[in-house]
Amino acid sequence: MRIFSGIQPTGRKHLGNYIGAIRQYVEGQTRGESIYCVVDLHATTVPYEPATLRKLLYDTTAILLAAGVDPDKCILFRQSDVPQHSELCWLLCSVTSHGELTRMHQFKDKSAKQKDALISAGLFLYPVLMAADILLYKTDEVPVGDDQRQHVELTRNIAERFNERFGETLVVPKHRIPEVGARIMDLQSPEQKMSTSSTNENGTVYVLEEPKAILKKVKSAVTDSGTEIKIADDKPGISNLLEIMAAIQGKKPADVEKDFAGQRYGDLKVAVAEAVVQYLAPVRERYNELRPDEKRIEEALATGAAKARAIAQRTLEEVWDKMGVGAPRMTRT
Ligand code: AQP
Repeated sequence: MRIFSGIQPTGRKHLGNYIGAIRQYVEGQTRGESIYCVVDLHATTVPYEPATLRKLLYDTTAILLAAGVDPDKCILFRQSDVPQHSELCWLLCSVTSHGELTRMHQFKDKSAKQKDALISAGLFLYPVLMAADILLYKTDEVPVGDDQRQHVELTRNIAERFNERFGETLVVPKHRIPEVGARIMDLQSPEQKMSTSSTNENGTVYVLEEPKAILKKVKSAVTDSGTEIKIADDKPGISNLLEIMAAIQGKKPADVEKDFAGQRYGDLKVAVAEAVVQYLAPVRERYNELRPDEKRIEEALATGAAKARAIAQRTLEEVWDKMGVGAPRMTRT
């Protein structure tokens, strides 16, 4: 079984990324052949700072290593080191409709946020590049948070359409979205997901944040009217705190709700704040040990890229042959 997922080099990964995706990457290493990619090409689709992108990529890679992603147990690499991703993206554009891309929630949300900036064609094509990332590795399973559900669905449609049009070639992947913690919400606006691009810093807990800052943020999380600790649509703040606690403790949210029956909102906030601090502390400590050694990070990425290129090239050549592009196979060196 092959597992693939990509993560953006935004550097400051947050609790939602950690619970929704990163910890699934670690777990995936024991279940199948895991391939994880830090997607620097995706990062260029919104305004970004070229001078800091490489540094942020090292930060993100070091977070993955600190969390337990182990280059000896998986293939870990940087997207731009494997040019087959960009080429397959272009080829898959021929089986992707313009209409599908206009319906992607992420494109709608992110383009709406860039009122005065350029809305790049890259942002529009982002889901096709993501499909290429996944399909190049004949992936069976894609561990992601709930916000990526629609992109994985599109990837499936693209693979099916390619196979129908050109003959059975690509594996149609399934998403693996965790039952608990698939959508951690913003602590200040619990009707929105916790997000890197949130405008209010207090709503987002970062993996590398100091314990004092985490305690402050969680303790000042927005709660709801009433006093009962309960999972309910009209209690998004309390429901989110119960979900976070459940994800950390490996329980069902309903069981955490029972644990807190009769207690006050303040008690829940203190308990969740302390649990988050304890949960993230070992990752932060390990990150601090690993991050200074950029040479070692670069070596790990280069080793992963060599392995990834070999797999990716095989798929790309199959795609060329099916699509009738490039030189005939027997003439290739
Ligand atoms: N709030 C979340 N809850 C659970 N999972 C989440 N993910 C993102 N937000 C949540 C999952 O994290 C993985 C990596 O996401 P990414 O590479 O897209 O990282 P990002 O862009 O830095 O994270 P954001 O917060 O999604 O950024 P915005 O929204 O600002 O662009 C993915 O598997 C994702 O599902």
